Amino acid sequence: MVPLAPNPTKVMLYIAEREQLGCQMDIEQIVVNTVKGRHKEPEHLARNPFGTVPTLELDDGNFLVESLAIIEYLEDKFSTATLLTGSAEQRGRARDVERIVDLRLAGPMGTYGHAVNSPLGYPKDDAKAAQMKTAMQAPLNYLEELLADGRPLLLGEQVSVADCTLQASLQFMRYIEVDVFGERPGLRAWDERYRERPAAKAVLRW
Ligand SMILES: N[C@@H](CCC(=O)N[C@@H](CS)C(=O)NCC(=O)O)C(=O)O
Repeated sequence: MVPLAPNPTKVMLYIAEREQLGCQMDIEQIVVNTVKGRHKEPEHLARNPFGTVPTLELDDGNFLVESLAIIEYLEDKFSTATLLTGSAEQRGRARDVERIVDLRLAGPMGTYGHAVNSPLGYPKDDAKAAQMKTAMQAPLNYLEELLADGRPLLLGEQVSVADCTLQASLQFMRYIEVDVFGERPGLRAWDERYRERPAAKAVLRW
């Protein structure tokens, strides 16, 4: 795990949300400092050959190296107070929105952040920033539309993995002081509301 990196933060928020609902998973968290390059050292590569975070060690000694697979595993492994609930349609929607956030928004947002103000010192890239800004508009509009009916969270009343995925990326943008919401009051209100949640207060540092 790493405090700022979006994919580990998504899993940490997910675990904190489950704990708030009363599911104690007792998962030991170990920091692998990506700024110091620890994720590319033999100790971490033995866990995850791709040298990425997060990584979860299973009881059988194997490792999961994809954040969503980790979350889905924890949904299966600890079956009380899960986040993926409701009818097949509701679960399908929850999965759909999470994928939209992760694939259509979080990816371009991370690239945009590094193009305008990289905390890793990457050079500014105006052309890439413009391209990523354009790419972010459709998913941002989609989320603003979702929230237009006054729902408190992305899927309604109950917190979802999509909330965790979105907030994890936004923490990175706050850290580098880049605003992506523009004129979207629904998303801005969702952001403030989500950050008041106990799970958010326990995990987010920026
Ligand atoms: N698809 C993977 C992506 C993992 C990933 O790229 N994590 C980033 C941190 S958010 C990382 O480890 N970056 C370092 C690198 O790729 O060298 C997931 O969802 O877990």
